[in-house]
Amino acid sequence: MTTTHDEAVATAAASGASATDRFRTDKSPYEAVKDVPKERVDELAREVLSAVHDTIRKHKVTYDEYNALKAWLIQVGQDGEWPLFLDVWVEHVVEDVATAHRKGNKGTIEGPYYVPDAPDAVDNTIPMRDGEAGTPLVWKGTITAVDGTPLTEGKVELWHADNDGFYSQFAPGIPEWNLRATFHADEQGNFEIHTIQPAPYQIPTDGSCGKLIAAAGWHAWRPAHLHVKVSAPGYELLTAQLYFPGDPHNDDDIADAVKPELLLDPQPEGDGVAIDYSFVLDPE
Ligand code: MBD
Ligand code: FE
Repeated sequence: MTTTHDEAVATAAASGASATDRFRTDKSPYEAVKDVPKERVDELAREVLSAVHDTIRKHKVTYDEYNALKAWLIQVGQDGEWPLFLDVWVEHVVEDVATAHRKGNKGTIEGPYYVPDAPDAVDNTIPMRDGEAGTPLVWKGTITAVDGTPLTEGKVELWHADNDGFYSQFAPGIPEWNLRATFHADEQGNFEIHTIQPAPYQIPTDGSCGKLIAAAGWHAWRPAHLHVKVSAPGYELLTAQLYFPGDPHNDDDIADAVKPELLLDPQPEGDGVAIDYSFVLDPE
């Protein structure tokens, strides 16, 4: 079995379409704005539009620029890249505001590639292909409440990219649940996870988000990261990502989702690395 696959078929349009379908399936209630009070919609829409108007006046935006924007916005939808665009350039501020009250673990953005209900890990090991490329990683930690109580019913849902930067269910040719699993805490609140260390990751560059990046002279990199959702009955769901020290993109993540509290401290162990990182959850 091969561990790399044809990058030519992993198109932005295909992963964008998958991410858009995923959002519609999991978060469809949010597609209706009818339950948001009209005063709130009025205030927010007015302020956002007014910020756009101010920018146009300040920079004397031309008709050519206006039409370029219009063409680009149309293309973002056609590429299915609204989930990618919003999660890369907007979600980090929503996350900051939503979790500012927490006393437990810092979190960060979910991003576009979470899939709910990943099967339980077997032998504390995430599903991998034969010979899955990447440094073996063993992660031990505990889930506790802010008052120190071990959360024995806690679980960690883990998902991450493979060594080529591709996520299962969003790029072709990867087994459905590859590098996605749910891990359960034991009677002491401890968990153990066996996986591989992911590589630095470039968001798709061949679609509209890539066009914006190229046109503005930015880069498309995110630092290598492990995505988690940590939960326990009666506690606030924690969505986070963990990062590796020394990654060249920890300081200039395109998605602005790195926080110092989310940096791991991997230690060499055997042919791989060992990680000790625990989670503290806030009561609901
Ligand atoms: C990712 O893997 C990711 O985590 C985010 C936030 C955006 C795009 C791709
Ligand atoms: Fe990611």
